[in-house]
Amino acid sequence: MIRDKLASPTARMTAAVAILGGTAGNLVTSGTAWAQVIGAPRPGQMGMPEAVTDVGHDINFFHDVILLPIITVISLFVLALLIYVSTKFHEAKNPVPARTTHNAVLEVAWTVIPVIILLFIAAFSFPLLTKQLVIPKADHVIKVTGTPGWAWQWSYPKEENGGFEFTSKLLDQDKLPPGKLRLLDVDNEAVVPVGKVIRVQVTADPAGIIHSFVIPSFGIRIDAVPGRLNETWFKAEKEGVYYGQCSKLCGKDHAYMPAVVRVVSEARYKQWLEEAKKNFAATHTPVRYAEAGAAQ
Ligand SMILES: [Cu+2]
Repeated sequence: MIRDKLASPTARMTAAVAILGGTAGNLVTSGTAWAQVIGAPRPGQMGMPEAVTDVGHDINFFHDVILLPIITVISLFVLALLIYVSTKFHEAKNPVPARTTHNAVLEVAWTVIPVIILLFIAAFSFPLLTKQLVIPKADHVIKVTGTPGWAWQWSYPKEENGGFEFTSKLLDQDKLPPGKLRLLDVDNEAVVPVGKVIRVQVTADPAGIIHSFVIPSFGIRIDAVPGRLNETWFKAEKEGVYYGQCSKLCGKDHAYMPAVVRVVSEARYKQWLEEAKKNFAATHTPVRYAEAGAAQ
């Protein structure tokens, strides 16, 4: 797989040279050759995917440094208690049980300690939630629509020098080109510039069902609901290809509707826009975009 091929620094350097040597003309069709695959799962991977946004880093910190140690300690503590009571108070060892029913100190402790733990978690959780929900001033806006045909439709508004939309469908798994990822690569990838705030408007076709738009490396997980416009944002700090999968049990092809975002330099983004405008002109239908802040 391309991920494995790019694992060594030398391979990455070679890939980088190949990317720099690429021409604008084959931007749309050259596949994974012009950006490194970062946001894809690796064989045998443990833990969270590599984060490339501020929110993504915070999520990984929250999971790895705050939640995982707490839940590990609690699980081990409960396990130790279970082993302790099941051995010490086993019927054979403790034929005459004590008749104690209350212990004020213990009862206060098992109420107050969990409250303190929850407050500690909240101290990290609420700022993160705020960061996810308060969208900074956007450089670009794109709209993603979950379609009834189990695919994502990407719309680039006219105001953004776009004015086109396209549907992103999973590649035919029986004729998967070499280097393409099984169940992840699509025919038309979304392309965005690196280091820019992208406001993502997420919804689902009124004739369809609820999906969930997810790109783990961006720290994005948001429902795509018919008749409702949800908004989220990301600012990718690294060029590369990032994958996500629908995260709502939406129906028979739930597992076959990946979302793929390619993060490129501003110059390449502009080139891609020109290519895409021509390529997707035939399928263009006017798209309406909500005013910023009017999503609720
Ligand atoms: Cu779905």
